[in-house]
Amino acid sequence: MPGFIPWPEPWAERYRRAGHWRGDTFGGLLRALAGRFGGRTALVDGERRWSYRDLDQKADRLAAGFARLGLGPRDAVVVQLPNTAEFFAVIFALFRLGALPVFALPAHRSLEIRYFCEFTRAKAYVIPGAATGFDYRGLASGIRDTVSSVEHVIVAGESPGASGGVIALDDLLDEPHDQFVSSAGPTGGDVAFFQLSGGSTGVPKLIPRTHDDYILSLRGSVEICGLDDTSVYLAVLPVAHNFPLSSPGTLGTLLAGGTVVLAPRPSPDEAFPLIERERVTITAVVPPLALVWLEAAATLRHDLSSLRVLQVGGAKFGPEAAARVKPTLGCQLQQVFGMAEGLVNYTRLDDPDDIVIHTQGRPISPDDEILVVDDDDREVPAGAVGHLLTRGPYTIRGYYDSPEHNARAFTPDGFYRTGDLVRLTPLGYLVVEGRAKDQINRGGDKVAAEEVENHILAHPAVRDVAVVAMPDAFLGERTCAFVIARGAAPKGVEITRFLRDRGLAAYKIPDRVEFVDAFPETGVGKVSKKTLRAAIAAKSRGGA
Ligand code: J2J
Repeated sequence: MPGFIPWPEPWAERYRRAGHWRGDTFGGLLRALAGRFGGRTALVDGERRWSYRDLDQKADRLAAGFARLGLGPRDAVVVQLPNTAEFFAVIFALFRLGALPVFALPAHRSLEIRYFCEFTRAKAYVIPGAATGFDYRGLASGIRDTVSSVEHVIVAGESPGASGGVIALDDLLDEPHDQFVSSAGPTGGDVAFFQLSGGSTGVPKLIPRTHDDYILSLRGSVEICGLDDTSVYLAVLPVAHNFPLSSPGTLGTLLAGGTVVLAPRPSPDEAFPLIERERVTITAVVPPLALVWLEAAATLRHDLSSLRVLQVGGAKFGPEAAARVKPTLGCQLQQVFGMAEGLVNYTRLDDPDDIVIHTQGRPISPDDEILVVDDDDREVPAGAVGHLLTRGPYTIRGYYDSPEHNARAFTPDGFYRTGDLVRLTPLGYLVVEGRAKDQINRGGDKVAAEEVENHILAHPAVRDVAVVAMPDAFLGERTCAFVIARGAAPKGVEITRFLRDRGLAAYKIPDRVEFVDAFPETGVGKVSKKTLRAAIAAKSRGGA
């Protein structure tokens, strides 16, 4: 596939020989699961319960429906669905067809969606129906009118009728269809979908993941997290994100024959009753949500005794909060340090508390290669802090169709530069100590500084801008934009409103805008973001 950088053949051969890559595909896997676990519950969405057989049949019908629309192998389809059962019917149908879902988040708005559609030349865009609190229909009609590749908008969850180019998912599901077999169905080495990078560049990067590599990471995760057909996973984070999708997440749970329970919202008053009702055994949250849950567990009287594992990841979970998980929730904490590009680290369920509380885990696979290096790519002494580089059987060798960026983001011998600063403990566990990439980690939501800067620069009253992280007790970090105005400074809200009106996702909009006359500079005359970060940290400590 043009734009996809495969593993060099000697490596691919090695990963196949080691049994990491087995040639399975997601479509075939679901068929096998339906054979094995047929009537057992795969998905719980509100009062709806779909068995493995139901999911398999819906995937067949939808694949046939998508094929009737003219979708086929390697066609990109932007999927923007919340935590609903339809998400799974849609993605498995696309997998079966060999079409490529692009995993947009519900929070994305027109700027992001337009970019994904244009960059992948997506043929279709799948949106939720009403009752989400946001007008996705409006967003979609704007996209269809302006992005010529997008032939179909498909709405999941309501029946608007096939009018104006908008198609109801239910209509596609209506026609019974025996096992769908694509004539040019995908193989294990093919790209299965695009994940999105948290990114540090002007535009988001797309991450092509293959059936082989992703299924390997799922199998490894299932084993490490002890999932089996009695496991019940509660999906509270947005299901399209790599963490709840694959670590081991919803797909790992299905692979193990367990049950996935979909939470529409992550707040304790929605999630705790689901844990109690469905006897949930494992779930995954980001650090700020873990804090909210710890707080709520003290007051809300729900029976959480079924919960065996609380996974926390996406951003650094401090040791003080980490130490409270077991005493407060009565379950094991598992720290997860992963990335949509590949590498995922877990603390193990039988690790001593000290490791679970103070480290971010170790890699899934013995063939995950880890290097900790200095600014010149030389390995640092054992235990010292440095840049984390990684290469392995489920870590990409390049972003989709981004040769220039790839030259910077990967070493010549194929290691991915994660942009994270880490140290390795003597037992091989990673501790995340900071970040070298120009990104703000807003409680697990990743904000690329350059992307936001580019949009702010489009404001006529702005001469220059630098976006940096400021410390925040709850989210870990929030976003501050330092702006040099052209003449009289506008109000900060004018900048944020401008970004919202342009169609930037809300989580990327700066929490604070500071006007300055000039930027501090480094010795070589570059804007010193370090000085700006220190300045806003000092100012917010002072309560200004
Ligand atoms: C510190 N930083 C962390 C952690 C991720 C599992 C879990 C998380 C993600 C994810 C994922 C961190 N402590 N425990 O895909 O499968 C920061 C790092 C990393 C970046 C990746 C998964 N866990 N991070 O968060 O692609 O900076 O994936 O490089 O969204 O999040 O972000 P993302």
